[in-house]
Amino acid sequence: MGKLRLDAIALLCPALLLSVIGASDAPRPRGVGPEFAKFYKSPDAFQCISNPSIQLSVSQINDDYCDCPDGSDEPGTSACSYISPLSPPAPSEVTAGVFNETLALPGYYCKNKGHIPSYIPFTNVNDGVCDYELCCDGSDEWSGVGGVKCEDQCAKIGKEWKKLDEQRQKSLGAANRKRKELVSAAGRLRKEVEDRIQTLGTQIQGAEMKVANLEKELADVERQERGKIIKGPGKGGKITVLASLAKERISELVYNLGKVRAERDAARERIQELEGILSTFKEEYNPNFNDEGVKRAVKAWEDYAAKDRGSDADAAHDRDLDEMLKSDAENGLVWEEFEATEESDVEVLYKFEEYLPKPLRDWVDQKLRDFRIMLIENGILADPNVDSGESKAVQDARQQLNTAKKELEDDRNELKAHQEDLEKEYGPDEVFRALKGQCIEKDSGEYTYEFCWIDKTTQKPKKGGGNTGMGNFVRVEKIIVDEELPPDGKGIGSGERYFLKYENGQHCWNGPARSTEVILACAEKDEIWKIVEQEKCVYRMELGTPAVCETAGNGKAGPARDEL
Ligand code: MAN
Repeated sequence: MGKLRLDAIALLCPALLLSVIGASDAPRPRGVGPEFAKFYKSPDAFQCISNPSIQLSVSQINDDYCDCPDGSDEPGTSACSYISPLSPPAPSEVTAGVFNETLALPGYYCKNKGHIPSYIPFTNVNDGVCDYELCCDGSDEWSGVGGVKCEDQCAKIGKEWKKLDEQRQKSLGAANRKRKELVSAAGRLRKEVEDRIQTLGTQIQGAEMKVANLEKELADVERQERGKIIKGPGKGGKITVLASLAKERISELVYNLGKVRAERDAARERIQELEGILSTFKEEYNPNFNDEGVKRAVKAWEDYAAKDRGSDADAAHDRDLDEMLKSDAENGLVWEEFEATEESDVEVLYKFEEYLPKPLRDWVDQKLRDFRIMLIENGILADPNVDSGESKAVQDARQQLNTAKKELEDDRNELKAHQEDLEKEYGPDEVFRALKGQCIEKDSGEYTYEFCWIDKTTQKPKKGGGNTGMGNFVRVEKIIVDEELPPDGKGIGSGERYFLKYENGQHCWNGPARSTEVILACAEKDEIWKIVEQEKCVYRMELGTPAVCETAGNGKAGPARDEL
């Protein structure tokens, strides 16, 4: 049982055929559709439709003998069914000269009263099979070949079809409403992007001015600081440097003083011990031994012992030393105050300004600074900042500038991303914008496949293990497809369809980088219908979505393929 494309289209476009029914009420030869009735009106003669020069008698119509090269004399038999159908012959057929003519009629016309009229291929006429799918009135088997009798089933089939069609229309209506919602959501999202672009434009202008001001400010601060700060190895001005050197020196001295004092005390103890030994010696020696050496030693000891040691002075000195060895804080020395000071040496040097009235003092001070800077800039004075770190003021100014520059750069990057986004393809009415990032999944074989709108496709092994990227979204395209719809309607069917291209997925061992083509057809809800790996690592998904309903060639006449 074959299927003629035109009939299928006619089935989907009942309005087209219904409009021509009744265009001519004159009895028509068997198998002639109302739109061709005009060719069969003459009671005297018949001219082949595509070859009017060939004139036949009326009795030659439907005499089961093919007279016209276009088969138009046999609208109700299969006599001319060997002629290629209305669609153009294949190039190979033309070359072989097999079919140099095509049929003038789309097929045998079944009136299908109570249902929808349609055409059936001439090969199906009187072939002994009831082709109820296209010819529910059974009129295609009018000759009863082989005893076949096809009852008219149009009432029953038409009723079922009507019921189904109502459901289909309902589903299509729901799908179309969903699409409208998606389109308005997409419009809102676009508007948000446009608004953000506008805000960023103003923000960037402000940020540019801020950066320009801060650049100027930094240059001013740098200029001021050049004449102001004389740097040492540490941070700050001369006083600070001096303070840090003094702190270091004093701590060294205090340490060494403590050390010397301890050595002195140790030496004192040794002397006392020696003195004790010598006193005992003097007391206990025998003067009756006339030893000259001993006598001289005793005499020397007596002279030594008679000398004044000044012990009170030593005690006072020790008290002084105790004071000196106290910590800096105990001595009231707070180095931090000096270390944090950034004092201008100009101010230090020109203290005389303090005697002048303030305005004059400021003026003189400024002139002196400028003069000094001029001398530095002209190489007359050495630049005190060379080979030294930056002052806190310069660091602060630079940091502020850098922060402002970073903000400006961030704003510019965001603006660029949004501008690129507006240029990006989001399909008919930009509807895919509303779906961007949303994902759906389907199990197939050993994997679960994930599709994410305008993002990526992924293959997830059910038994665990890492996911495999099957491609990242690159563009929207259109494609002509021609596939028979499965009974549940969940298929891409025939006609022009949108498809999304996902490329540069994970590299395939011994193959290309994985890629996916996602072909879209109208359905009431988003659903992956089918996944095939067409060739190694090249995948194809068929997907139903309301997003493409009512779009050119894909929904105007087509049903929403869901719950049908
Ligand atoms: C994995 C899957 C398959 C693919 C092979 C190629 O098993 O991504 O789809 O065919 O790798 O090696």
